[in-house]
Amino acid sequence: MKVKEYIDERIPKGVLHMTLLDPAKQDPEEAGRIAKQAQSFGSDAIMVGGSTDVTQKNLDETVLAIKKMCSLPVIYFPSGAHAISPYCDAIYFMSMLNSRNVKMVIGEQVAGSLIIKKINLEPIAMGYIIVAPGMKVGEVGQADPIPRDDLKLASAYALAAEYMGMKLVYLEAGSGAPEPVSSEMIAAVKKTISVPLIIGGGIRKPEQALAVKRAGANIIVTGTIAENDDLSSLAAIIKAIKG
Ligand code: 1GP
Repeated sequence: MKVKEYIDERIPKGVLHMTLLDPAKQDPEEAGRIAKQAQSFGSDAIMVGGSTDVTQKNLDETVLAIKKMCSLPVIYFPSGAHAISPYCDAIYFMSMLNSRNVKMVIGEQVAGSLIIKKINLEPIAMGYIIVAPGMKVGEVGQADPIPRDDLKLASAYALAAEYMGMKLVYLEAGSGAPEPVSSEMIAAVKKTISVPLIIGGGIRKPEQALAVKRAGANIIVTGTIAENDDLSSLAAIIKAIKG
C-alpha cells in the first residue's frame, strides 16, 4: 500500500501521530530504538529529517536502523535535495510557501524530482507553512513567518496550497517552539481547506496535543520529546490524542 493511501485510510478514524527523528540528533541504533517504542505507544508513522546536519550517510543509516526495528511507514521530511534516501517509504515533496528564497519554494524540488523518480520513492505533495516563531527551520528556510494571530494569512496560504494541488498542508511553529500553533489558527485553517492538516512544533504536553486535536488537526507531529532517554512524554501524548 502507498503511504498516502495508508494516511488517507486512517484519517477518518481519528487523529494521527507522527514521530519525527532527526538523523543528526542520535545514532542510528538509538533512532531505531525510539521508533520501536513509538510504534508500541501507537504512533502512526516515523518522519525522518532535520533543518541542518542531515547527510546522505546519517540519513541512510538512520532510516535503515528504523526499518530494522519498526514496521511503521518511514517518511522523509527533507530540508533540501542534497540527501535523499532510497530506503524511505515516501518523501514529503514539500514547498516552504512563505520562504523569501525561491530555492525553498521550488529550487530544491527541481533538484530532487528526477532523483526521486529514479529511486522510485513515493512523493507526497505538501504545502509547508512557517508560523511564528518558526525557530531554526524558519531561519534556515528564510521564511517570513505568519504572525501567530494572523488567521486570515494562514488560511490564505493553506488554501493556496490546496488550490495548487498539494495533498497535505503543514503548519509549522518550528521545532522547540515555546508554544504550538494556536487553536484559533488551527480551527480557522481547518475550516478553510479540505485536505488534511498537519500541525507540529512545540507540542510537549498531553494537554497541548489534545488542544491541537480538538482544534481540528488531522496529523500531529512531535520531535523534541523523543530526544531524551525518557519517552514517557511521548507515550502520554499519544495516549491523550488516541484516547
Ligand atoms: C518540527 O514540527 C516538528 O518540524 C516537531 O517539533 O521538535 O517541537 O516537537 P518539536
